[in-house]
Amino acid sequence: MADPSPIATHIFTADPSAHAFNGKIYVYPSHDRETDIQDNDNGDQYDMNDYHVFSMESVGGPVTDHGIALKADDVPWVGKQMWAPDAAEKNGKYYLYYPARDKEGVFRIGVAAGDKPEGPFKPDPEPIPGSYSIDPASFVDDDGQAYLYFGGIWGGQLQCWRTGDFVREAYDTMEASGDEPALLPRVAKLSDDMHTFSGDVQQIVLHDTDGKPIHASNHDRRFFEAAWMHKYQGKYYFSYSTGDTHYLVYAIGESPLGPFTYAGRILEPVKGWTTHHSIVEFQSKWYLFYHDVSLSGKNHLRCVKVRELVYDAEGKIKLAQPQP
Ligand code: FUB
Repeated sequence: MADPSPIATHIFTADPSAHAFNGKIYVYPSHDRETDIQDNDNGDQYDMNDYHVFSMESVGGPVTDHGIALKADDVPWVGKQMWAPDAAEKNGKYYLYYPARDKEGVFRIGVAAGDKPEGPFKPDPEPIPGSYSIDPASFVDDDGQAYLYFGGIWGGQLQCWRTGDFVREAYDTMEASGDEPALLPRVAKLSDDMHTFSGDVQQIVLHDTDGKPIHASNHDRRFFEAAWMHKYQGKYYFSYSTGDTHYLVYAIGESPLGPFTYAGRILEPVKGWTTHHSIVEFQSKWYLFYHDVSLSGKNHLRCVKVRELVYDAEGKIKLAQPQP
């Protein structure tokens, strides 16, 4: 199978969150940049400080870079590392959700609002109260209720929140171990105005195919980071990265809050350490946006690509052949 070309080559892009807004696909990626920081498990080499928004009228057609939609200097609470963002639309307004370390080095999630999908976005002066860790992914259900999924272990600091409070020393444990249940991603309902959580942050239960919690030692299946939610034929598909085993996998449930049962792999490991994705329906086809490092050969300089997905009769996800 031919390797797809990056959707953009003039800047490095990663962690693509794609949505269909107003008859186009809009992509909200991280904007990778060069650094002297060496690769480490903390992810210090991912030292981004702004976001660009991209759009396209067709998959495989021309891609527009709408320029800088938000930058670190615009947000009083941000210290560094603007990581994987997402966006949502509600009542004609657009909301950009983004994680960054605050001035104390703790990852929080911010929200910025705008009138157009491409921004510009005006950031709230403080992070969303009660938010923590990384990789926010928004989902607006058919009834209008919006949700924010988030979390990531290791450099994403989720292990520091096991007690409910931030424990910096817990960073070194990295994650749960052995037959313990793996650390779980988080979800919160968003308020009607999309700026705050309207309920408690909940853990998302991920069952293995035997109905038991996925064990921490099962690195091929346990949650690491890069949550995404989409709905297909009335079922909720929660997908994520397994991190150090480099798979994109998914689990299916009956409610946006879970529980979800492991259903399989979406993508095998790509070139580069991280893998991160989104799934979007556009013009009656389904697409997987993801990244690899084929443009640079460096883990921290990634490029976004797209492949078509199909579902089998049981609702299982497969990569389509041939690719766009
Ligand atoms: O881009 C920085 C981090 O790398 C993201 O937040 C993770 O999902 C991984 O892709």
